[in-house]
Amino acid sequence: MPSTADPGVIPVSHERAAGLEVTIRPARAEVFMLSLPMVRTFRSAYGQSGGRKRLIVVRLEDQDGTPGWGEAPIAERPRYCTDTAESTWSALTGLLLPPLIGQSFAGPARVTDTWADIMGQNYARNAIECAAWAIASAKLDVPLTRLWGGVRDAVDVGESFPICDTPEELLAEVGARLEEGFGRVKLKIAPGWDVAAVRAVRESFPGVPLSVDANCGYSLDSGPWPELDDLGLVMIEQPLAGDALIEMSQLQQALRTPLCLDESASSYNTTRTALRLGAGRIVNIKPPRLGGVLTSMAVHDLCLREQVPAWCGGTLETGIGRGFNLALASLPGFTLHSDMSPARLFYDQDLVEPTFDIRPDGTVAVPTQPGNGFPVVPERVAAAAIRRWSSDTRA
Ligand code: OSB
Ligand code: MG
Repeated sequence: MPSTADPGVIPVSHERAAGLEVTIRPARAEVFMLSLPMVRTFRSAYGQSGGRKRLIVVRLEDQDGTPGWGEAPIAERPRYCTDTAESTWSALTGLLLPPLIGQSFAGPARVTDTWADIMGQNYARNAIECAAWAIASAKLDVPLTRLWGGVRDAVDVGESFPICDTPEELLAEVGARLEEGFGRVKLKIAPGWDVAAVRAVRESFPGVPLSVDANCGYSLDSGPWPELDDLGLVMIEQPLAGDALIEMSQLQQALRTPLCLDESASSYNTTRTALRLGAGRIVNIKPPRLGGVLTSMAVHDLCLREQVPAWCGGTLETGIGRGFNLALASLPGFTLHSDMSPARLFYDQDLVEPTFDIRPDGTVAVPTQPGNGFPVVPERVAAAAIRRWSSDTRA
């Protein structure tokens, strides 16, 4: 259990949020499977995604009519995690949502207690928990950042740059984003696209905080570790397989550059184990991967206690998911730039209006609106839906 010894010095966000009392009575739920056209392809060590993006959106409605929206930013193929569009759909509509309808819960944490005996389904869990939080926030008329113990009204953001065909193309993209104010450059790397690309960016933009994300693409013996270690990177994110904690620890011991846990930070206990083993010195916290906001806060509290820098990662969310990520990133332990690029960089239209964008000072404002951070446009969700489910017709 996270320590509650001195909440005056270290805010224990998880306990505070889990103890929040506000009655939530889910009267109906709707689930939308979306297919959104993407404005650019996203290539990483996992391969290429592009064309259209699958995405699942959940709408929960309280008995008093208050709506809350959540998002499951699932990928086309289960490469980053095991959840798929179909597994998430089936978990939402068959397993997790039906038992909630018509019940009364004393707070968001009591909603998630309902699934205490179920393993996995992290993207589905997170989508519903987020919807419940949006309802709680709207009913209390208090923005999420305040419910969760946020300490800042703006978040420093960086951009995650996909693998390009040529270094020139990458340099043009990086230059454009730096002009817009992004304060940290994270380059996706994979065998064949690593040291030369990173060096090109380092030489063209010498002072910029630079990191790389290998998405599990290397082994202990196969990576260009000494070369990467000499480039002054802020971090090397997930160089080895997510469960290769022993090898990650060996690699960390051989490098000066901090390793960052992404795929390895798959649960609270696994993150704790990884940190204890020295498998990394920075944690990327992502609510969908961790299966919810409360678990993300528990990991945040762990990082604060152990003085491990953390930041909020992304999974190409629309403004629905980013609204929650921004509120989360306002917590005190999120001390490094978060992956929070606006939806315009991936989608021709966001699902929220107004959406957010980066400001010239390199920050994105933390939403101050109660409920969903950004107003969801139901017509846009409906227009992009290729499949729908409602608790009304399945009850
Ligand atoms: O590894 O951080 C990752 C996107 C999808 C899945 C995994 C990752 C990413 C990104 C994009 O790097 C970050 C973003 O949402 O802006
Ligand atoms: Mg990553």
